[in-house]
Amino acid sequence: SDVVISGSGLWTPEHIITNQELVESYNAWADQFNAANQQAIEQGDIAAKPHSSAEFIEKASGIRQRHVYIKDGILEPSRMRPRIPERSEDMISDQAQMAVNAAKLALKAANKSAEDIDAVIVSCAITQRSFPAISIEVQQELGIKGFGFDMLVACSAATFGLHRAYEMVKAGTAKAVLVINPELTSPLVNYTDRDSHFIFGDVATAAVVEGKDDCHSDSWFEIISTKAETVFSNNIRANIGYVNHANDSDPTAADKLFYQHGRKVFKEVCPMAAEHISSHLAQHNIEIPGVTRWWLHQANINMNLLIVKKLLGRDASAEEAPIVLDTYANTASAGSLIAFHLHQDNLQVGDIGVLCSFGAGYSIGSLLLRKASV
Ligand code: CO8
Repeated sequence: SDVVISGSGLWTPEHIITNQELVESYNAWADQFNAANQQAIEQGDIAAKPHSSAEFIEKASGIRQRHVYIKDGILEPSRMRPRIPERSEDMISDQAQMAVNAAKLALKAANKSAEDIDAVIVSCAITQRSFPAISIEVQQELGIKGFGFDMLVACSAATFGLHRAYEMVKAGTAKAVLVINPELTSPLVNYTDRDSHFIFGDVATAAVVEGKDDCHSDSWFEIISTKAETVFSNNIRANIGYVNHANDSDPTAADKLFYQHGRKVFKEVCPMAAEHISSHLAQHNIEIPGVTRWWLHQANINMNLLIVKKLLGRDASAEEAPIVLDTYANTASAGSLIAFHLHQDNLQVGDIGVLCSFGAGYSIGSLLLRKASV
């Protein structure tokens, strides 16, 4: 096609929480819980909270640490959530600020300025408010004319956002689209849930999508094709929403935050993702060995190893299928974009890469990309 990704940007929050720090805080919280509920636990009315373990986390997920937007509060056993000061309406929102940080880097990489952009898509797993749209706030902050909208597709928000940008450029609705993924996950993490307290990190990614003839970048990727798929599943949920207020339900109940049946997700999503990718490649008569790079969703290292092994029929090298989970953890939809951003420099012109997300929904989104350059 004549549509390209002409640049990408990655904004990483400065604060880091290691597995060790996270586990120490969780275990202190669990000890307090068990002490406070000693009688009920002894009577068998409630279960004692077992300790978490840094070794388990790294082995089960590949995660060693995560970046967080605000660290204050997360590790306090009496709080277990970030302390994010409420901003007044005349200040930029947290998520718009994250988005702007990544967007500026993507614009620079694409060699574009605000005047060149005519649409802004903010696409991520969850937005901190519904309106005014975060994208319109970002648009104003960067001085972009045209239009913006927010979209939510959980783990596939970034790839689905790129799909919409591709279609808009192809259709002529926009000349150049900024797709931004401000993944502020930490407020949605249940840091008192041993099964999921370690999974997520905060980050923002951005990309510029435009027509090849408008591209003034040194190095870009032609979008060969896009493919999307969704199948409903209850296995990954967060029930927070504006109707909670009218439900008279407990707004602090655990089901309002992220929770999942991780084993089921692992079992069901791996074959779906492998099938999705191989059929997408087959549509374009691209053989698996013809793919040089696999920028996959970053939820779990074992999932990624298994999916690429299904595709290749052998283990992939770390260069072929880069993993960023060790430093970033799962950053919802931004994970495959981080992998793309950090691991593309040594590709040759003409090399083909697959960018693919998979997760909550379930949702799977892929783009077949071909490296190009002046
Ligand atoms: N420390 C020590 N032990 C633990 C811990 C812990 N923290 N947690 C569980 N265990 C124990 C369990 O109790 C269990 O013990 P036993 O065998 O005695 O019952 C044992 O370890 C094994 O537990 P699991 O079977 O649960 O462990 P797994 O090997 O399956 O690993 C994972 C758990 C890592 C969660 C794994 O199942 C996984 O990664 N699955 C895939 C999940 C996935 O991809 N999820 C998608 C995430 S959603 C997403 O990407 C975006 C959603 C939107 C974002 C929203 C923003 C917040």
